[in-house]
Amino acid sequence: MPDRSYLDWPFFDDRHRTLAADLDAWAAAHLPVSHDDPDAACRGLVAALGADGWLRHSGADAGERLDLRTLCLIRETLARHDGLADFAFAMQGLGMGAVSLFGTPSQRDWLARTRAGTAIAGFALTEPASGSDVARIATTARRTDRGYMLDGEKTYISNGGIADVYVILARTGEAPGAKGLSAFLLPADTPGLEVVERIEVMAPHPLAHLRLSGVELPESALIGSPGGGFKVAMTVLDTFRTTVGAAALGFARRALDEALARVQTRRLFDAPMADLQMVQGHIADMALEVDAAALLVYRAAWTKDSGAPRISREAAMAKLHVTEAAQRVIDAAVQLHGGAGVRRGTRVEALYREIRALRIYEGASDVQKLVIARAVLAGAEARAARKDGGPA
Ligand code: COS
Repeated sequence: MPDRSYLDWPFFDDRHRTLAADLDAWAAAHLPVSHDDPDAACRGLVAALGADGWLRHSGADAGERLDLRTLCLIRETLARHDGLADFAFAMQGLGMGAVSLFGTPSQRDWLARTRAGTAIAGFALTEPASGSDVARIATTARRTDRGYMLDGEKTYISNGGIADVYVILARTGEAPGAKGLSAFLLPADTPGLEVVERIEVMAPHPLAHLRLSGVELPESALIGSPGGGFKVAMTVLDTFRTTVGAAALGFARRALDEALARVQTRRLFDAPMADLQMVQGHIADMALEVDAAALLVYRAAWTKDSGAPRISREAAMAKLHVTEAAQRVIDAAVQLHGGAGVRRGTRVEALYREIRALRIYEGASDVQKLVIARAVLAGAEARAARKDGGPA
């Protein structure tokens, strides 16, 4: 029986504990699904997660807050059972994150559909020439009599090709750089939007390169204010980066569980592997990484849920440390499995491929270091200013 003692930590309320147990039972009955056809798998997963109510948690009604601990527990649990199920859930949340946080009542009609599992969402931020440097987005949104006309390219867009709706960032030009971007709601069947390439990756999931040629959107497609798109994107990422840490935590827990089963059943040198001190060294390192990871993820989620206006530092720490730690834990699990660890189709082999992208997407580890350092330096500056008699 896997260790669930962390659910007793004070970060959680009883409703979180109940949800985690219920979802674990649901996942044990429904997962994993076949990954042979990732498009079909994701469509099926979105429909099933929607029908059974889990996707309701991927968004929030107007005036309601996204509960970050719930999002993290769901991603952690799904990731422990099936990476593609976590992906399907996560993209409904990230894709519609801007609408949850800033959407108008009519934009929320789409949110109702993605939360019911009857529509699939995508978040179109990255471009061929700007991944980490969001302020350099080159896709343009020109004002027209009827609204906006968008032209440009977006790449590595998750759910590209199967999404029904995207949130897209484009340059409206109110100011140079970060202050000249706006966010839009873009239905996938809008004329001029084209999927030009499906991208294959080492842990397959729907991913595509999109082109926008003269895409016309009404004024009502604008999310937030003109020029406010960068802050919309960063606020969404602050929330969902913590959940990337939670998914990595789920992968790491699964790797530890697989390793424990392996070392307790396989014999080596006339004894169970678990009796060997070098094996125990691995197990100790893995368990420590998992617990430290969980503390960082749920610290960030609890801080947000407790009303903190901004958790850039906590979210970046959770994403950076936990994705990197999960990679180490999974690598150790592969090592403890010997030849079976690299055999295609084993759970640890799949985890080894699945974890890698998490250290890159939604802000690479290197970008998280930048975010953490800026927040720490700004905090030190603010404390120094207060000492000098500045405002508290
Ligand atoms: N929440 C709210 N506002 C934020 C913010 C946040 N998390 N981060 C920055 N801002 C604000 C800043 O306060 C600043 O506004 P003011 O000038 O009014 O103070 C403005 O946005 C610009 O911020 P900054 O100067 O820090 O922007 P930079 O261009 O230097 O970029 C990084 C910041 C690199 C951190 C950002 O581009 C980033 O996160 N990149 C990674 C993107 C990513 O995750 N891509 C993966 C996409 S897969 S979905």
